[in-house]
Amino acid sequence: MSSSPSQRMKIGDFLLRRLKEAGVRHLFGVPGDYNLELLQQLQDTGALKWIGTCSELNASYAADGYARLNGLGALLVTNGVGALSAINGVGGSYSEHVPVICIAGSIPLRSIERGLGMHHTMADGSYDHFLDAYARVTAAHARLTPRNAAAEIDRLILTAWREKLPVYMELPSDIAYLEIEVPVGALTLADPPSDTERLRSCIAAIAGRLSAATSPAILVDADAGRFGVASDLMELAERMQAPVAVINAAKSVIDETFPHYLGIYIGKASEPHVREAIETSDCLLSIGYRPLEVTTGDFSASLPANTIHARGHSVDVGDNNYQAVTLKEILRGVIDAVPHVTKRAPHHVVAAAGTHFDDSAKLTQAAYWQAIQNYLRPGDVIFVDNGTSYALFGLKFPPKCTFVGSVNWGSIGYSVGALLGTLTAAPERRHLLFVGDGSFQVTAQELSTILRHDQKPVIFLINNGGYTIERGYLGKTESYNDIANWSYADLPKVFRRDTSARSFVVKTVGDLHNALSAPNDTLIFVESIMDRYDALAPVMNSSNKGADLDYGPRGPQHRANLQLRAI
Ligand SMILES: Cc1ncc(C[n+]2csc(CCOP(=O)(O)OP(=O)(O)O)c2C)c(N)n1
Ligand SMILES: [Mg+2]
Repeated sequence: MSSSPSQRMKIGDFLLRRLKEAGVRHLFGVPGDYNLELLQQLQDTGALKWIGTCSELNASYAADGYARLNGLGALLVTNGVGALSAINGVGGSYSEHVPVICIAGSIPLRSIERGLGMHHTMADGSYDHFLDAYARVTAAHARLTPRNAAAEIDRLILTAWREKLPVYMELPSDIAYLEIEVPVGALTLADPPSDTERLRSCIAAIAGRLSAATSPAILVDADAGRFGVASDLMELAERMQAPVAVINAAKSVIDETFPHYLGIYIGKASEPHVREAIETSDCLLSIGYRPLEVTTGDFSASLPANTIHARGHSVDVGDNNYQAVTLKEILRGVIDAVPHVTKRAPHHVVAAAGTHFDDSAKLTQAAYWQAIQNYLRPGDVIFVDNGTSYALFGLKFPPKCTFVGSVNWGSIGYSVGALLGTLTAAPERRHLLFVGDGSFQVTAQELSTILRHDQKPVIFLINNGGYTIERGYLGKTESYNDIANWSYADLPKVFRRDTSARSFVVKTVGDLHNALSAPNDTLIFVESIMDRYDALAPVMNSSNKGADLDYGPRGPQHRANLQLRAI
């Protein structure tokens, strides 16, 4: 350890202290005999607030949601059974670039050293299976010991924060109460400053290209939000009068009412003015661009060959690759170096006029999303799960809204667990969840935790009898895409007897308007019954194209009536 002042502290207490210093105020998870000792330290010190969840999967989603609003999130699970339950969510945090610290209370060191067979293991004499599994879905992992704990706790927390990726640590249950030497000073979350020469040359290269361009543009992926540079990008766009588009995974990262905001770029499926601005730009600056079939309109995206690719800690400009630079410092430097442009006018797009739907009409997806558009308010946290609710990407968000979704990882049910996390991180904001019946069934029980903590989200559930988005891939009428028809709107009552939640079962346009007029003073649950074959055309088109990619030309998707098609 360095010569900085140190003190003696119990390992568990130090871990909790470091989490708190890193801005984590809540810990999600499920107790187990291998982590109860740390939970007792949490109770005794009051360092963090415990939010027990119904499952570790939901805890991993909650920690992810929490981290998206808070900058860092954490969960506590027990050995093996808890850790493997959580691994889907932690894998998702990796795919989506979300910094989550997964702590597993694990087998006592005594048992590992003596080779004692223990429960929650494979009972094969090895204790490393779960560390090995997590090595594949995290940026760093470690089993703590009294010798390495002080250094490893700091390394793992800092790695998660710097890389915007999850980390995994095992805390053997017999060491949490042991005292070790730890630093007195607080943990500072910061990147090492950029290499001065690399920073200077990189800024000069980007600013030179941008200044010479006649049609510069910016393309933003989710990392712009994760690395906290959205306001810098808007400042740069403003200064250069350059249009900014986002990938669907980065919806709302750029304020959608910002005059230079163009819309979502998704290859050939983009609106024509968005596509043109991005594909014909003579200097496109992309931020954290990670093309996937679902973010590129099935690889129909075509960025200019000379696109500048900036990421959290490196940049590609032409043949040059710049390392040891941070995105924030790069953008600050570029903003100062580019001339202030006044001659390029922002792009104005006139919103399409709405259609009139009769109150007595049966609710359709078209009427639904139009009504939802008018329901959105500035500052909302807006969730979308997989499914026909992807129509939400077509809505225009008011200022200061935050979109939360799992576009890359796409694990159904993510949104319900993650909602608990965002509500915990920012209870003062209004949270709206758009979820399908199939996705909801995966993680529904976490609604009980949301009710238990008196949270007041609005949950919009589409009951269309199953997996409609999947019917667009394959199995339009097949029973494998059907699910049990729950009485969804009754669930608040089931999950909390004394609930004050307002529940609505909506069948017509008028029913929906009535539900939307309810005050947000308690949880609102809106179950909308819709046709199993109803979906907006962009959602169905994407499923239809996805099937061609997934199954190839000899796949079954072209057989008569096997695929729900866009109308
Ligand atoms: C964990 C997981 N399992 C399976 C899938 C495959 N999947 C993607 S969407 C979907 C159906 C979603 O149905 P629902 O939520 O009801 O939405 P709808 O399209 O009906 O509105 C399924 C099963 C997945 N994405 N994640
Ligand atoms: Mg459904």
